[in-house]
Amino acid sequence: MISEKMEKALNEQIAMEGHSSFVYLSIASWCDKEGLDGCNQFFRRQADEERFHMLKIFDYLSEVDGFAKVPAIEQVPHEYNSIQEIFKLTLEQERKVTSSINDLVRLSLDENDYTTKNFLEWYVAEQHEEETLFKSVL
Ligand code: OFO
Repeated sequence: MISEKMEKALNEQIAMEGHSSFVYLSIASWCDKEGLDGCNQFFRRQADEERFHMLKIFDYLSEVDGFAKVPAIEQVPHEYNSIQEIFKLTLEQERKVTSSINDLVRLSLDENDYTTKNFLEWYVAEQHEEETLFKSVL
C-alpha cells in the first residue's frame, strides 16, 4: 500500500517521463528532417527508453495498489538551431529529471516507504548513466 502523497508524486514523475519521451521523439524528427540519421536513431531510442521509464512506474503503482494516471500531452518544441544546442538542452532536461528523482527519494524516506525507495534506486542509477552519456556526446 502506498501513501496518497507518494502516489501523487509518482504520477507527476510519470508525466515528466512521458514529456521527455515526446521531447526526444520531436528531436528525432527534426534530426530526420535535417538528414542527421545517426542522431535520429539515437533520439528515437531515447524516446523509447523514456516511455519505458514511464511504464515502469505504471507497473510499480499497480503492484503497490496505487493508481497510475495517463498524463496530458504537453506541446513540445519542433524547431532547433543546431545539434549542439539540442545536446545542451537535453543534458539540462536530464538534470531536471535527476533532481525530480532525488526529490522522490527524499519523500520516500520522509514517508518511511523503503519499498518505494528501493524501486527508485534503479532511476538514480539510470539518471547517472544518462547524464554521463549526454555529457560525453557534448
Ligand atoms: Fe527517464 O530517464 Fe532520463 O530522463
